[in-house]
Amino acid sequence: MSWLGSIQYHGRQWGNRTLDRHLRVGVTGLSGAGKTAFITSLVHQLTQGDQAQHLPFFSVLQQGRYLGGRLAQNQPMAIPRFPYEQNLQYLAGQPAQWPPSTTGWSQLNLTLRYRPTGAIRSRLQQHSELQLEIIDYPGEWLLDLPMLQQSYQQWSAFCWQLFRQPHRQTLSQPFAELLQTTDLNDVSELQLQRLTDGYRQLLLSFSQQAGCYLQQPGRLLVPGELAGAPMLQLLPLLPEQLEQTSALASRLSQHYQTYCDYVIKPFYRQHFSALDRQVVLVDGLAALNAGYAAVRELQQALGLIMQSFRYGPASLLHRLFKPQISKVLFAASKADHVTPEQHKALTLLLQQLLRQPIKQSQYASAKSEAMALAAIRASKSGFVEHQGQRQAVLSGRDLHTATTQTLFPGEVPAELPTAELFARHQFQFPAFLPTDNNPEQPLPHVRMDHALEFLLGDKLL
Ligand SMILES: Nc1nc2c(ncn2[C@@H]2O[C@H](COP(=O)(O)OP(=O)(O)O)[C@@H](O)[C@H]2O)c(=O)[nH]1
Ligand SMILES: [Mg+2]
Repeated sequence: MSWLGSIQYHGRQWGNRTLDRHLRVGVTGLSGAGKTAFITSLVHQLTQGDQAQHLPFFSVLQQGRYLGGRLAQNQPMAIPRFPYEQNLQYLAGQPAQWPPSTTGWSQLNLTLRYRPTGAIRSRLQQHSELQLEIIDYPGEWLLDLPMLQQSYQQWSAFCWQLFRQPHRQTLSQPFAELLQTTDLNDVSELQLQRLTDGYRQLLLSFSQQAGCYLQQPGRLLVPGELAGAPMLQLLPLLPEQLEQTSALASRLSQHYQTYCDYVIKPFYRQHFSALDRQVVLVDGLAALNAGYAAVRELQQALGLIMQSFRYGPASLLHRLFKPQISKVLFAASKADHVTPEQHKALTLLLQQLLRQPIKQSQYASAKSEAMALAAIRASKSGFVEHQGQRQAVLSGRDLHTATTQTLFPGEVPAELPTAELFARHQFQFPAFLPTDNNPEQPLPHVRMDHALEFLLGDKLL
């Protein structure tokens, strides 16, 4: 039954609500982690008609109290709109494609209608509404938070410590040489731009060739609306170049301060502190494919990202911005790239990447959970007989060749593999094209109902 149909069926009128609630849910993760797919699926699940069989753990549906959801009339005018309809077109295409990646911030508002559980409340009113605001923003921006506690000098020293690690060293050599031959008294526009371009190139090569995730400043790679802004002319000079004062060092130090005051702080003050709940998506399988250094980098980057959610009363974050996030969902995305019996190991690996069992975490202020999910399932799982043994397999269309493959993608290590293991073993988890979808049917998924229950269940009582 369509959403409109279900509303008419229940004989409700849009205008007679008495209780309005709001919830702002942020969805983040590093580029490629699966934010676009997650939000597209979440919106589709919430706005399709009768979904009870499709979302067994979403209690409001199971209890027959969910009356439907639709895109809200009041989409924000000044913030890019999350391109939901275009994304669905890609997924419904022949052949189906993944939506293109987007950069920056976007938002989509939904109105969810449900029948409340409380006897008194449900006698007083026929239905309630939840105004759900979903915000997509790059995880790269959260990597900037520690910069607020550093001076330009300290930040530069931190960067070069990182760049001298074995997996980055060779790539950073040309940029180090560029800096060594730079006139520290030249602060011309050409010079600043040349150095910034060099630094940006360096960050790109780190992420493309060395599996690096820990990149600052976040806006240099994902500038959003700030592309071309002078304060993004920001790069770490070599520590020895900062031992004495120079025109270039003081200009860069100014840009650093401006970046902290006009980019990082407003982001936390205006956007982050308005969030009620947060989803953090992590593509652990891609890191395993990329190797040991990538896994360590991902762990380090997540450590920085988690500082944004660990805000005891004494923390800088709390003092400056008073965040109010009450629930954080850490999700290992693209779980359909492995066979179902590996999902437990994938969740354990995620917890290791986050360096703690999530349940007993230090998030005094926020409840958190870790799970493995696929926003849009692109494979089918099954079994084959192999040498007399039952072997779990997946079949799906390979992302690169578009041919249908049936394979066992391998085991997910439940613990972070050591360097020795990586030396002996190459992980090769596959990537799939989406299956052909009928847009009238709910999108196939893995555990989106658990995610919905954790994020929204208690707000739909
Ligand atoms: N199989 C599968 N692939 C996914 C899923 N979510 C994302 N992907 C893949 O990951 C790519 C990046 O996802 P996207 O949502 O654009 O990431 P974003 O950069 O965080 O928004 C997609 O193009 C897909 O190839 C999923 O649930 N299942
Ligand atoms: Mg995206």
